Amino acid sequence: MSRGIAVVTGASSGIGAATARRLATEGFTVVAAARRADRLQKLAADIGGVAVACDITRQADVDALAEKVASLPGELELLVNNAGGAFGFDYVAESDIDDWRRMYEVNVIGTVQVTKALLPALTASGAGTIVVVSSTAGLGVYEGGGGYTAAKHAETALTGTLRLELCGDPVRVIEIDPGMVKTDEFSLVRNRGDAEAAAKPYAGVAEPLVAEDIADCVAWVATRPHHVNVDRLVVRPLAQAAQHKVHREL
Ligand code: 8X3
Repeated sequence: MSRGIAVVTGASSGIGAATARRLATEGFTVVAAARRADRLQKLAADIGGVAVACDITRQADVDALAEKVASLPGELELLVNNAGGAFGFDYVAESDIDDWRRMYEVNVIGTVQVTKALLPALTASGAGTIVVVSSTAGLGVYEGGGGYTAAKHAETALTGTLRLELCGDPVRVIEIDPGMVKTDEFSLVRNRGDAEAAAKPYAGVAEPLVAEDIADCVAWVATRPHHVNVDRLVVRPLAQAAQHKVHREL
């Protein structure tokens, strides 16, 4: 089935890359946006999509992304705000303020900037969808997660606010909150490149979610009939009953 244009941010790896690939198989023309152009080019070539190098925290980059989308044939039907990330595990008392700023910038400000820039085109399509990939960290808190959970709570708040504000417009707003997902980079980046520390959260967990599981959720919510708005999808692996309740086979 042929569909319109889908923009996926943070598409160079992990959930974003898996989502871009999956949406292409669903018939979307995928615009893959992220900072790392080399990875994007390969992905775009694989899926017949369009690569746009874009740091979503930079307004000029976001404006260029919107211009590129406007120049393509077809309607913008879907925006997947996936770019985000965590930096560090510091307790609040010892926290690095620059980490807090970076997390707020990429998870919150970046999401707002991209949404603002693409909302007119999504509305003009007459059947737009915005998916925000936030996190279960936006629904609860944990020790060492202050900066990340604060940013994800803010992302969740902006998503709910947007849904209220767009009520009556032809754009649905959907939040997906993944729990434990094992990807190549999320934990490694959070642990500043320390592979041993990065592996710890997944120790003994039989089957953490993988990027394709979340891509599957994005594809499902985005391909429901347009009058169906899945407000929020909370997705965890079977072994994780809650943020602190994880079954480990050690
Ligand atoms: C990632 C989920 O549990 O690491 O967004 O905060 S968690």
